[in-house]
Amino acid sequence: MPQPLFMGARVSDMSAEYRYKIVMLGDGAVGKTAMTTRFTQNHFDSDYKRTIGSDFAIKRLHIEDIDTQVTLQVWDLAGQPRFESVRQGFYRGSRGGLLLYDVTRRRTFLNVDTWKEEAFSNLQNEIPLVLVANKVDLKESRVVTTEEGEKYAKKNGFIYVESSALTGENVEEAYSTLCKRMIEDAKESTQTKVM
Ligand code: G3D
Ligand code: MG
Repeated sequence: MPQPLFMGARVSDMSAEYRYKIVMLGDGAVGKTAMTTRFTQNHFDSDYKRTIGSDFAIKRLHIEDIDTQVTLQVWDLAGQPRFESVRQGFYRGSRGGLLLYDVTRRRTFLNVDTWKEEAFSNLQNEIPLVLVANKVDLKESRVVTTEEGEKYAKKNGFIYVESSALTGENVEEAYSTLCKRMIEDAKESTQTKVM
C-alpha cells in the first residue's frame, strides 16, 4: 500500500505552492478513472485497464486567477474495496475529493450520500467535496437533471460541476475549483489559529 507523499500543506513561504492528496469517490463506472486519466494525462482511453485496489496519479497545475501552483496526488479506487485496510489507506490524509455520479443512472446519484458518509466517517472530518455530474455528453439518456444535482450540492455545501470525461468538458475545472476551496480552507484555519 503506497503511503501519501504529502498530507496537504503549503510547501514554501516564498512562493504560493500547495500539495494535496485528494480522493475520487462514487459508484462503479461513473467515470472516476476516465476523469483522472483525462486530467493527469489529458487523453481519454476507453480501453484502459480496470483499476484494482487503489492507485494514485500526480498532477501539477497552475491556478491562474490566484497565481498559485498546486501539486495534486489523485487517489482512485476500484469499486468498494474488500478490505478495511485498503479503505483506510485510501482516505488517510486526503484533504478533498471529487464525488462523481453518472447523469444517465439515477442509482449512482442516490448513492452519493453513502459515499459522503463513508468519506467523512473514515476521515473523522468533513473535507471539501465537489459533486461531479459526469457523462453530460450523453444528452439523450440523461435522467438526473441539473436542478437535482445543484439542490443536493447546495444542501451539503458542495461545489457543483457538470462534466464529461469523454469530451473533456469541465474536467480541469472540477479539480481546480476543489483546489481553490482547499486553499481557502487552509488560509481560514491559519487565520483562526493566529486569532
Ligand atoms: P469508474 O472508474 O468510476 O469505475 P470508468 O468508471 O472511468 O472506468 O468509466 C466507466 C465507463 O464509462 C467507461 O466505459 C468509460 O469509457 C465511460 N465514461 C466515463 N466517463 C464518461 C463520459 O463523460 N462520457 C461517456 N460517454 N462515457 C464515459 P467502458 O465502455 O470503457 O467501460
Ligand atoms: Mg475505476
